[in-house]
Amino acid sequence: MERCLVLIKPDAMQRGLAGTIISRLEKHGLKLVALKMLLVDKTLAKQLYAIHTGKPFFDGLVNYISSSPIIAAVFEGEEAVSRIRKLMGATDPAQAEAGTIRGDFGLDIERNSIHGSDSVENAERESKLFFSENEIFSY
Ligand code: IDP
Ligand code: MG
Repeated sequence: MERCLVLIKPDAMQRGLAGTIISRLEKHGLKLVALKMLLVDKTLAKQLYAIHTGKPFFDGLVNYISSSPIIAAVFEGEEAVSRIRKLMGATDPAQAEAGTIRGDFGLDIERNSIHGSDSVENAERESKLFFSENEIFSY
Protein backbone atom coordinates (compact mmCIF):
# COMPACT_ATOMS: atom_id res chain seq x y z
CA MET A 1 0.00 0.00 0.00
CA GLU A 2 1.31 3.45 -0.91
CA ARG A 3 2.21 6.01 1.75
CA CYS A 4 2.55 9.79 1.59
CA LEU A 5 4.01 12.32 4.03
CA VAL A 6 1.68 15.24 4.75
CA LEU A 7 2.51 18.39 6.71
CA ILE A 8 -0.08 20.83 8.02
CA LYS A 9 1.91 24.02 7.49
CA PRO A 10 2.18 26.95 9.94
CA ASP A 11 -0.44 29.11 8.22
CA ALA A 12 -3.07 26.38 8.57
CA MET A 13 -2.07 25.61 12.17
CA GLN A 14 -2.34 29.32 13.07
CA ARG A 15 -5.89 29.43 11.70
CA GLY A 16 -7.13 26.25 13.36
CA LEU A 17 -7.42 24.27 10.14
CA ALA A 18 -5.51 21.12 11.15
CA GLY A 19 -8.60 19.06 11.91
CA THR A 20 -10.39 20.20 8.78
CA ILE A 21 -7.47 19.26 6.53
CA ILE A 22 -6.90 15.87 8.17
CA SER A 23 -10.62 15.22 7.94
CA ARG A 24 -10.69 15.93 4.21
CA LEU A 25 -8.03 13.31 3.62
CA GLU A 26 -9.78 10.78 5.88
CA LYS A 27 -13.09 11.38 4.12
CA HIS A 28 -11.42 10.42 0.86
CA GLY A 29 -10.48 7.06 2.30
CA LEU A 30 -6.88 7.84 3.14
CA LYS A 31 -5.79 6.14 6.33
CA LEU A 32 -3.80 7.91 9.04
CA VAL A 33 -0.84 5.71 9.97
CA ALA A 34 1.45 8.26 11.72
CA LEU A 35 0.89 11.62 13.41
CA LYS A 36 2.87 14.15 15.47
CA MET A 37 3.09 17.86 16.26
CA LEU A 38 6.50 19.49 16.24
CA LEU A 39 8.48 22.64 15.68
CA VAL A 40 10.67 22.06 12.63
CA ASP A 41 14.23 23.31 13.16
CA LYS A 42 16.33 24.86 10.40
CA THR A 43 18.32 21.65 9.84
CA LEU A 44 15.18 19.57 9.28
CA ALA A 45 13.64 22.31 7.12
CA LYS A 46 16.70 22.34 4.86
CA GLN A 47 16.62 18.53 4.57
CA LEU A 48 12.93 18.50 3.73
CA TYR A 49 13.34 21.15 1.05
CA ALA A 50 16.85 20.12 -0.09
CA ILE A 51 15.68 19.93 -3.71
CA HIS A 52 14.96 23.69 -3.61
CA THR A 53 18.41 24.70 -2.27
CA GLY A 54 19.63 27.83 -4.06
CA LYS A 55 16.23 28.90 -5.36
CA PRO A 56 15.20 32.51 -4.63
CA PHE A 57 12.43 31.41 -2.26
CA PHE A 58 14.54 28.84 -0.34
CA ASP A 59 15.57 30.95 2.69
CA GLY A 60 12.06 32.35 3.10
CA LEU A 61 10.60 28.86 2.86
CA VAL A 62 12.98 27.47 5.50
CA ASN A 63 12.12 30.36 7.83
CA TYR A 64 8.40 29.96 7.20
CA ILE A 65 8.20 26.19 7.80
CA SER A 66 10.14 26.60 11.07
CA SER A 67 8.21 29.68 12.24
CA SER A 68 5.50 27.90 14.20
CA PRO A 69 4.54 24.29 15.12
CA ILE A 70 3.28 21.99 12.41
CA ILE A 71 1.58 18.60 12.25
CA ALA A 72 3.36 15.81 10.39
CA ALA A 73 1.34 12.80 9.25
CA VAL A 74 1.67 9.76 7.06
CA PHE A 75 -1.40 8.70 5.11
CA GLU A 76 -1.78 5.32 3.46
CA GLY A 77 -3.96 4.19 0.60
CA GLU A 78 -3.98 3.05 -2.99
CA GLU A 79 -2.30 5.73 -5.14
CA ALA A 80 -1.98 7.80 -1.94
CA VAL A 81 0.61 10.17 -3.43
CA SER A 82 -1.29 11.16 -6.56
CA ARG A 83 -4.62 11.26 -4.75
CA ILE A 84 -3.26 13.55 -2.03
CA ARG A 85 -1.56 15.81 -4.57
CA LYS A 86 -4.91 16.14 -6.34
CA LEU A 87 -6.75 16.94 -3.11
CA MET A 88 -4.05 19.54 -2.25
CA GLY A 89 -4.37 21.48 -5.50
CA ALA A 90 -1.77 23.60 -7.29
CA THR A 91 1.22 25.02 -5.37
CA ASP A 92 -0.07 28.57 -5.81
CA PRO A 93 -3.49 28.90 -4.13
CA ALA A 94 -4.43 31.51 -6.73
CA GLN A 95 -4.10 28.78 -9.38
CA ALA A 96 -5.60 25.98 -7.28
CA GLU A 97 -9.14 24.93 -8.03
CA ALA A 98 -11.96 25.61 -5.58
CA GLY A 99 -12.60 22.52 -3.50
CA THR A 100 -8.92 21.70 -3.19
CA ILE A 101 -7.21 22.28 0.15
CA ARG A 102 -4.92 25.00 -1.19
CA GLY A 103 -7.69 26.51 -3.28
CA ASP A 104 -9.91 26.80 -0.23
CA PHE A 105 -7.39 27.64 2.50
CA GLY A 106 -4.01 28.68 1.05
CA LEU A 107 -2.96 32.31 1.57
CA ASP A 108 -0.22 32.68 -1.05
CA ILE A 109 2.34 30.61 -2.95
CA GLU A 110 4.48 30.16 0.18
CA ARG A 111 1.77 29.92 2.86
CA ASN A 112 -0.21 27.23 1.05
CA SER A 113 -1.44 25.25 4.07
CA ILE A 114 -0.27 21.72 3.22
CA HIS A 115 2.75 19.77 2.07
CA GLY A 116 2.41 16.40 0.38
CA SER A 117 5.20 14.26 -1.06
CA ASP A 118 5.32 14.38 -4.86
CA SER A 119 6.47 10.79 -5.49
CA VAL A 120 6.60 7.44 -3.73
CA GLU A 121 10.38 7.76 -3.52
CA ASN A 122 10.18 11.20 -1.90
CA ALA A 123 7.41 10.02 0.41
CA GLU A 124 9.77 7.37 1.74
CA ARG A 125 12.63 9.84 2.16
CA GLU A 126 10.48 12.54 3.76
CA SER A 127 8.64 10.16 6.12
CA LYS A 128 11.99 9.05 7.53
CA LEU A 129 12.85 12.67 8.37
CA PHE A 130 9.82 12.90 10.66
CA PHE A 131 9.11 9.36 11.89
CA SER A 132 11.01 6.33 13.07
CA GLU A 133 9.81 2.97 11.78
CA ASN A 134 7.93 2.12 14.98
CA GLU A 135 5.98 5.40 14.76
CA ILE A 136 4.37 4.39 11.46
CA PHE A 137 1.59 1.88 12.12
CA SER A 138 0.00 -0.97 10.22
CA TYR A 139 -3.57 -1.58 11.31
P1 IDP B 1 4.69 21.73 -3.83
O1 IDP B 1 4.58 22.00 -2.34
O2 IDP B 1 3.38 21.96 -4.53
O3 IDP B 1 5.30 20.39 -4.14
P2 IDP B 1 7.22 22.93 -4.58
O4 IDP B 1 7.52 23.53 -5.91
O5 IDP B 1 7.86 21.62 -4.25
O6 IDP B 1 5.64 22.87 -4.43
O7 IDP B 1 7.64 24.00 -3.50
C1 IDP B 1 7.71 23.65 -2.13
C2 IDP B 1 7.10 24.76 -1.32
O8 IDP B 1 7.88 25.94 -1.48
C3 IDP B 1 5.70 25.18 -1.75
O9 IDP B 1 4.68 24.35 -1.24
C4 IDP B 1 5.63 26.59 -1.19
O10 IDP B 1 5.39 26.60 0.21
C5 IDP B 1 7.05 27.09 -1.45
N1 IDP B 1 7.18 27.77 -2.75
C6 IDP B 1 7.19 27.23 -3.98
N2 IDP B 1 7.36 28.15 -4.95
C7 IDP B 1 7.47 29.33 -4.30
C8 IDP B 1 7.65 30.70 -4.73
O11 IDP B 1 7.76 31.00 -5.93
N3 IDP B 1 7.71 31.65 -3.75
C9 IDP B 1 7.60 31.35 -2.41
N4 IDP B 1 7.44 30.09 -1.97
C10 IDP B 1 7.36 29.10 -2.89
MG1 MG C 1 7.23 19.68 -3.88
